[in-house]
Amino acid sequence: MKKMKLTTKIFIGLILGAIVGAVLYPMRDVAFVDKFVIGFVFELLGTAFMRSIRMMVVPLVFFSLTLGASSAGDIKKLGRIGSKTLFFYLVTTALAISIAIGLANIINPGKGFSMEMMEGITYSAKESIPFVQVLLNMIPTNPVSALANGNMLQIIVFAILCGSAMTLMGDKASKLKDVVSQANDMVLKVVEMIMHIAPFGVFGLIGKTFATLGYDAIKPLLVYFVTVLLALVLHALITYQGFLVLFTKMNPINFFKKMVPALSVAFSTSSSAATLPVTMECVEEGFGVKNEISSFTLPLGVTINMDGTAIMQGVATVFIAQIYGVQLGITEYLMVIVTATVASIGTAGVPGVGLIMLSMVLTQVGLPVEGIGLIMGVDRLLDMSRTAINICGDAACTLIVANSEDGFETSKEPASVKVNKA
Ligand code: DAS
Repeated sequence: MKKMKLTTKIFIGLILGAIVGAVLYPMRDVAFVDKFVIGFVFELLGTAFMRSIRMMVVPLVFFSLTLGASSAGDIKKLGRIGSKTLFFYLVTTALAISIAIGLANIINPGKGFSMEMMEGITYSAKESIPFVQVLLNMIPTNPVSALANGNMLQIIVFAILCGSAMTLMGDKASKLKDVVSQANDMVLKVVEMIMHIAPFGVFGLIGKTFATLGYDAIKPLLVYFVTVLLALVLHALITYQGFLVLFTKMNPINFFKKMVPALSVAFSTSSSAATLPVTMECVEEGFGVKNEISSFTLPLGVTINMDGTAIMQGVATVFIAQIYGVQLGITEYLMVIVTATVASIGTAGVPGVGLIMLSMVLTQVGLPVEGIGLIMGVDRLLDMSRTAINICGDAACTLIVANSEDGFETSKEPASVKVNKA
């Protein structure tokens, strides 16, 4: 029998996990289900996989970005790639939240809610840091601690500086570049090895989520839940597909088909950062994007590009304003768009970060953050969907930037071989 493709196995793991989890949900209090199936089998499979791919994020970002920055050929090209990437990410985030706000004002998810729903619900806002501090925090005072703590923005800044220095050093850095290139190959090989357990990991993560997260939490918030999902789908189909067809003439179906492993891992882990190794593999091996492009656009995307999150924030802001009977005007909506776009720059792609950023957005427009307490119950399921859209945007941008920079490999060899040729 023809060896089943990893993509198919991951997809089967996702579907099976959802089915088994949903079937077990009514029996979640039975000791065997609770302790063994959920507490041991799902937990072991899901957490082992999650930890394994998270283990590779820091070395992958550092070595691939250092190598990418040193292979760009010249600093000007690196600057061009960087500005195109930043521009695309900021534009799509602003578009995402605009779609969300427009759709929420048509569907009105908060209409018909009584304040009694808020009985006993509280939510304490997380400290938001001023934007200037976000910019300053990008500069690592100690690169080793940045690597040790997985501070993505600081690792990106340090790796780009190292790679740029190697470019400026020319032949003097040739041996160092070989070392970095081989280290990057080794990291990619480890990721490839880890991906063989992905179907089981995805099965465990989704199984646990569906076996523990009740649908009764969704019912009262069904309109809000559906509005967010609808906005996510619209953004993926209109913005990303529109830009891909416009700038790369790519067949949209082909794009999604090749992104299935990354979308499945993002959906089951709710973490763009943890999904980064898989996104990179999909983009480099599935589409043939050169490492010098993807090693820059994807780590940056994981950190500053969170369109799915911005969509949730747009819908949630309208939803909470409607519950509290607050009329938001165009000025407030513009504040929401700017705040959500800027807020996404300072936060890494990990589970639940969207709600923390939402409290910053609500505070900016004077809405009570307690309203977040109402939507927390369904946020885990929405987090899965918006994380998938977040990495979708990262991949779409990478293809568009690669297309404008002759960033595709002619051959389809595995990424590690490609890097040697870069
Ligand atoms: N889970 C976040 C991510 O990894 C998204 C969010 O919390 O909104 O992208």
